[in-house]
Amino acid sequence: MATVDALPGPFTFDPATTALVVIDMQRDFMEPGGFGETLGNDVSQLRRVIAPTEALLRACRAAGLTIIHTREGHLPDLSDCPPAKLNRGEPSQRIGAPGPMGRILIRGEHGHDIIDELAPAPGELVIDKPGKGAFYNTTLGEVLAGLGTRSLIVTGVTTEVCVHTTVREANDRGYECLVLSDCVGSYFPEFQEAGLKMIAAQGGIFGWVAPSTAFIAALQPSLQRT
Ligand code: TIU
Repeated sequence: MATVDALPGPFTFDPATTALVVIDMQRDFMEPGGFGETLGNDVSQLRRVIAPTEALLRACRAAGLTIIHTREGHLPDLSDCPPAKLNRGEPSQRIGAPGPMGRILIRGEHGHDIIDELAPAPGELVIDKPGKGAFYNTTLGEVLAGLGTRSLIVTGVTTEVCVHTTVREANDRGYECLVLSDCVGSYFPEFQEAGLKMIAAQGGIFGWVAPSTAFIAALQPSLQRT
């Protein structure tokens, strides 16, 4: 077992039953011309997440941790996109509309894929999801059950949307979740701060929060064994 110095208290995990989940580090959220920008957001706010996540991925790969990436997006015919999600914003900029990185938030388009810096390595799982949560209408639950996973290390974007939704879904399903504060990002600094506080408040109502350096330090014995 390993222990991370976290909020609201120590987070204990077994690397053999722990998975890193990297949420939606896609061009559509991270780069100009994608879904995030069409919603009116300043995508440069998310850049600071990239370098610590690269370092985290290196450490997790070296330790042999299970690594899962997710991508939010929809089928080209939009049959998996409910009107409540589709009918938002300017029609010319909605999900499925053409953009500089291809059709916005559509599977298979350049904008839908993960940014080059954090591209999945061979053998890492990629879960495509139609919603904000990574469990809704995906195989993630079955995949984790098959692996015997009990703890999730959660990173990605955005803190108060897809990260929060996934952590809440995971917590209800019995997973212990550690969110790495410098590896999650929001377009809104005030939501970043509040979003992290909400996870660890009330004795860890949804999970634990720690910086990635604290998690990587806790992984060191696993790194030395490999
Ligand atoms: N809009 C926003 O902040 N986020 C999303 O729509 N999706 C994710 O968080 N991935």
